[in-house]
Amino acid sequence: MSQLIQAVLNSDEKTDLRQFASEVHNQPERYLLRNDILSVFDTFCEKYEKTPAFQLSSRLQKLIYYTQEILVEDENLYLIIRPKIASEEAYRLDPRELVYEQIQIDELLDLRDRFVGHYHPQEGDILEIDFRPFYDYSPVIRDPKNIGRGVQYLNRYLSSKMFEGPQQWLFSLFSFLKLHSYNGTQLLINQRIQSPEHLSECVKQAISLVGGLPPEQPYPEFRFNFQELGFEPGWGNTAARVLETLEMLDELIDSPDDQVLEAFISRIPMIFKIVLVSIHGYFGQEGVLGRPDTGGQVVYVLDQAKSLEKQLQEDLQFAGLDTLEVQPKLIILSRLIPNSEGTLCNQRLEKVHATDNVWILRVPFRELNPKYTQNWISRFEIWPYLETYAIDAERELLAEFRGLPDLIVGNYTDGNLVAFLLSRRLGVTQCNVAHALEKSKYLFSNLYWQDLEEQYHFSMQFTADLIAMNAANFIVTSTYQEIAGRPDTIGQYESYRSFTMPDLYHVVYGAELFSPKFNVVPPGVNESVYFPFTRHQERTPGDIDRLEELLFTLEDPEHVFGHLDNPGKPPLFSMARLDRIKNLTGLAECFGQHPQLQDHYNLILVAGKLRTSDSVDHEEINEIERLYRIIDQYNLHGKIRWLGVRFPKQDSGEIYRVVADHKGIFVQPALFEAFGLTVLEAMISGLPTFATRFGGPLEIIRDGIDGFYINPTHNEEIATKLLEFAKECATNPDYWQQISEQAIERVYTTYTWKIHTSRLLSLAKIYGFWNYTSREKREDMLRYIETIFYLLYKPMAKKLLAKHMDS
Ligand code: UDP
Ligand code: LCN
Repeated sequence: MSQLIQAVLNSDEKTDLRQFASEVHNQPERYLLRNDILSVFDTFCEKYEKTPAFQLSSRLQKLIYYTQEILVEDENLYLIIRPKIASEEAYRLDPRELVYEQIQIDELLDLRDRFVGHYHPQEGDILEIDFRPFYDYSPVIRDPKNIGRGVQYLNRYLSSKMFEGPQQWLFSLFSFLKLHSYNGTQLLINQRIQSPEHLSECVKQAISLVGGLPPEQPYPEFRFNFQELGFEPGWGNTAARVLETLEMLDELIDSPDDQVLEAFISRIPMIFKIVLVSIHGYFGQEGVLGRPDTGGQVVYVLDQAKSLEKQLQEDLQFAGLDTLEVQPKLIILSRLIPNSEGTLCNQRLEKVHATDNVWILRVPFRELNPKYTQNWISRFEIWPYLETYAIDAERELLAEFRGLPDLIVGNYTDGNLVAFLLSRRLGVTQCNVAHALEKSKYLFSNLYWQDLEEQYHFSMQFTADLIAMNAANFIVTSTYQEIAGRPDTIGQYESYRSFTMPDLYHVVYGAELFSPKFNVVPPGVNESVYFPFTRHQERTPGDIDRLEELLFTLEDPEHVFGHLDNPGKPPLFSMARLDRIKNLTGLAECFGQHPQLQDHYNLILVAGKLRTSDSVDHEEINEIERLYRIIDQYNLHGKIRWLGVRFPKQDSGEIYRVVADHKGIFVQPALFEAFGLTVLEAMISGLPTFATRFGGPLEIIRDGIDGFYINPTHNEEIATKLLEFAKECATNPDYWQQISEQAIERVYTTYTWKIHTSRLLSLAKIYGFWNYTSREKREDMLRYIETIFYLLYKPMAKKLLAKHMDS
């Protein structure tokens, strides 16, 4: 029963509820989302002259605050309430009688289907997808604030299980330690250790052997004595390190403890070969960013791969394995695009710069229809090609690695689906990184999927998301809100908990947010490319001059549109792909609508292309046309420059610093941003940053401290915030500097690749261990997932393929 509703009904605010309901009925929409609900509440308060106290702290206000959606059907209102993070309740309220009753998830999904005219009970029930029963095998976090700290939870769980059943766990640990080898060389323990009990004795003997050695003695000098006791390489590079690792194991055997468990498992050398799957194009090192679908994911994966290699090399050196010539290898698996438009995406193998053994391996889509398989295609069209792609990629990966990889990390829906197919066949730990879940980006994308299918094919995308997120051994997210949102907003993964795809299926339980598989591990920025503008000695004067000219004055109609009447004004800078959701056109419109903004700033946009004839992407084409229209409509000539350039890596860092030299600001106006690497890049460069309050930036920035939030749907509010900042800078000359310094500090303390990769590797090992010990129990769920793949996903993909063949 909802205490929130009951509290209103028990008070004299009953009448207010009735009046509010009547306001809702007066709206043209029958389906109100949070923003709409808040606006109706504001209108109601204004109309009935409610006091500020009522508006801020009445019972009705509280109810409204927690109400995510309202559906209107006849006289009834259906309230979807999120009383706390990651929980959802639905109520039918009759505002005339002031009675209400809770409705169950299946009724709610039926209601939503009715709402869009797709409820057909006479045709029988619709398929219900429910993953809840399969999560029995794993522990479940209780407190929502611990969501996303899965590994800590799992460690506690595992160590308590070890405590409860020491014999069985010692056996698991013993079997697990025996598994590890590198290119045929046995690691950790050998045949001399015959049983778990024997392991325990041998560890004690080894401790007394190694404890008697000088701490700095290198491992190779005592390798053979150590081996006679049953121990192989991998425990450490010096006597001190080996001793430390053995003592951890000894402690774990005697009195299991979560911290020791984590520290011990994190030291096991079990990861040497990693696959990072990032399929849709363009994946390359130069000349690819800013194209449709090619953005932060490429930056993220490349930086992550480089950083992982460094971390693995360091770990393997500490484990004493570098002397065995153990060299980590990472492969970024992507799509080979024969018509690669001047990029290197038609090359099968490309070495990643500044690494020893990191490669991009490109595998083509099978020749089913050259129009699609030879060219770049949108990520929304990719679904029919993925299964055969995974089969071909598996062969190539096994050849390149000369064996199995130790970890497969999927990226985005397509990469995660392929990661699932590969992991399932190879029996390797699967990690997922979503980057962006389209379901939360496109409003009502599931409810109106049939209308959007032609263009977006969400039927396959959301099915693939469900498959991959449930199959993954662990999931890495960039923010907490990506999983479970905020007190007032639903999270991206949370939106998969229950939803309807009318006529296709109902998801009654699609994602277990309380599973320890979820871990928040934010990315970093490449600190040799993006660094504070104040580090003058590391900057190249020639580059600064060249980029200054490009930003403010260069006449080059091929790449730049617009000139500045007054190039001395501070730049209001933004850089993004020309997706509708990125909303650069919205920013231009806001700039156009507010002449005061034009008095203070010049608008400078780095945005993909200048000409529609250069694009095949419908959103990009629409956005290009819209930007020109806005420039004309508000006569922004002389006040805006639009750069249609693709910067080489070094330039993309310097561009932010040049804007900072001019005391500019960075604005990220996306309607929704899953994370937002440009926000980190701008902040570390020292630019005061104004970023969308919808999505990741809400967690990156602390409003008013190291940056500012903007609501991209309220231009008036954006303009006010930007002008307030300009005014504050005028009255307090240190203000810009202050925010700039805080922004730099924020990134260096919280968002670095070093933190990310050491965490990721530790997770991979712990989940690898967990995967090993719980394998049989996961099998039920994996079989269910396969059924969804074969009976739901594949037929839809086949249909799309047939459509491609006909086109
Ligand atoms: N970027 C770029 N040129 C452009 C647009 C974007 O180099 O014209 C880079 C930008 O510096 C950032 C990435 O692409 O590294 C965009 O990442 P973000 O996470 O902000 O957004 P996404 O494009 O992934 O949605
Ligand atoms: C995709 C996005 O849309 C961005 O918000 C992220 O920053 C990027 O991927 C990297 O994860």
